[in-house]
Amino acid sequence: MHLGLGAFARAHTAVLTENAMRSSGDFGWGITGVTQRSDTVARQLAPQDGLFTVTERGSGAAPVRVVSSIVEALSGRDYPGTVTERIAAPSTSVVTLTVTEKGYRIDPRTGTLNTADDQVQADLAGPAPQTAIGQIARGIQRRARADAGPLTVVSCDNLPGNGELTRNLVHAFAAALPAEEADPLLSWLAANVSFPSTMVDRMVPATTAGDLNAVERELGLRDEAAVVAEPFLQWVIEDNFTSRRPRWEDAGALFSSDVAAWEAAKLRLLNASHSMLAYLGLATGKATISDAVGEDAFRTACSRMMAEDALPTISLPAGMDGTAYCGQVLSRFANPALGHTTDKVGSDGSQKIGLRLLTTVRGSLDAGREPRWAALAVAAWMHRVASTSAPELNDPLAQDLNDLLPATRTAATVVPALLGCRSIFDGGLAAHQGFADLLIHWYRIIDTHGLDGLRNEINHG
Ligand code: CS2
Repeated sequence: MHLGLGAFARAHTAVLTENAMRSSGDFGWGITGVTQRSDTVARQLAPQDGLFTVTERGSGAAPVRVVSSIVEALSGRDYPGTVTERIAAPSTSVVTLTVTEKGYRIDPRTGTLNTADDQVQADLAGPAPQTAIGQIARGIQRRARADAGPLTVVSCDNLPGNGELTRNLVHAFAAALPAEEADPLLSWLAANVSFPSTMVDRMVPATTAGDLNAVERELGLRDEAAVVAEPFLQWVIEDNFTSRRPRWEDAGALFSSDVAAWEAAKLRLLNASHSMLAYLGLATGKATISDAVGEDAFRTACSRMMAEDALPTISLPAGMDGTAYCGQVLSRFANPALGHTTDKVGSDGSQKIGLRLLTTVRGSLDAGREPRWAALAVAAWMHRVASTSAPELNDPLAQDLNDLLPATRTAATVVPALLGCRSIFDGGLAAHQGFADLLIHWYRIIDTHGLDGLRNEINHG
């Protein structure tokens, strides 16, 4: 089962599962893919028998290929009962998920399940769940009743300790059920379900109409579910499965006991730089990540953020060369053929900057260092929020952020106002004068001096 059948899952998990079958000769696997809020991908894949193409873009790109590991595409919104039925089937042994940060329904203040969320409440009240955590918990409840055997749940989202986190959320969901449901579910979960952590990596932009036409020209067929991706592909998985699984290691996945370190490094180096380029790009009219990293000053800011702010806060996993990793990240961003938009990477900032940037900010401040470059990225995000109307800001907290903003928007008013958002900045960080000063400094440059001011400050400041 895969929950969250977006472009990323198709270009990553589905590809690696098919590669694992080809390399190992163990062909007894197929994925039931479930779309979450929108049923578009299920409608696109169903008439194609689940088949779709992956087109790599950039140097070393492989020819377009057809992927066949998805055997069923299901709209979770429309068929919640089928979702839980599939999770409960004895033939299902792994549930993977890519539902993005906001899909987990975490209460940022407690780090656990947001039981005040309307949809979580609805899932707790009835057997037709819509949230990913509700689907997993209700599916496992059904599986327990059918005694259908152990299961492994594998989160593939950019969240630190995503396995432990998913486990805690599913347990919290179970614990919030009435006692006669909670008790048997909690004990079955403890005995039969594991939640390994993973680190996933591949840049997969949203497919455009131009991509569909290009694929059609090359393939001679119209593929409505086509995805494009960079050639790079990585998956590091914690070896903690209670059930059978495809031999992903035969497809190049790395089984490691050090996933937390891989994930922290990826979030604070790659994803943090990605967000930084997105917000700097959005502030200066650059539509794609490759345009943004093509601006020398922004490339410098990213390199320095990684080397001076982030790297000193991370314990690198064995086998990772930090400097080489940072260089590789910047050249992947520079891939001109990918067309990864700053708008897409800049979406859902309220869900991302805490994990990607504020971890580095806190680590630096605690060690007595000034997180100068990470603060630039946060200031650029603030500028994006303050210069975009709530309906246009693609962020689940758009309205809350807008409500915090003052009528007159200058560095001195916007920075303290947004620092007041407790679901993003904890009280300690919000009260740190040095951090606020850095944010005001950078915000003012972005807001009043634009690209030239940024170039000047980054190159000579
Ligand atoms: C990006 C990621 O959109 C975003 O927030 O930073 O999706 C990024 O492309 C992937 O994590 C790369 O593995």
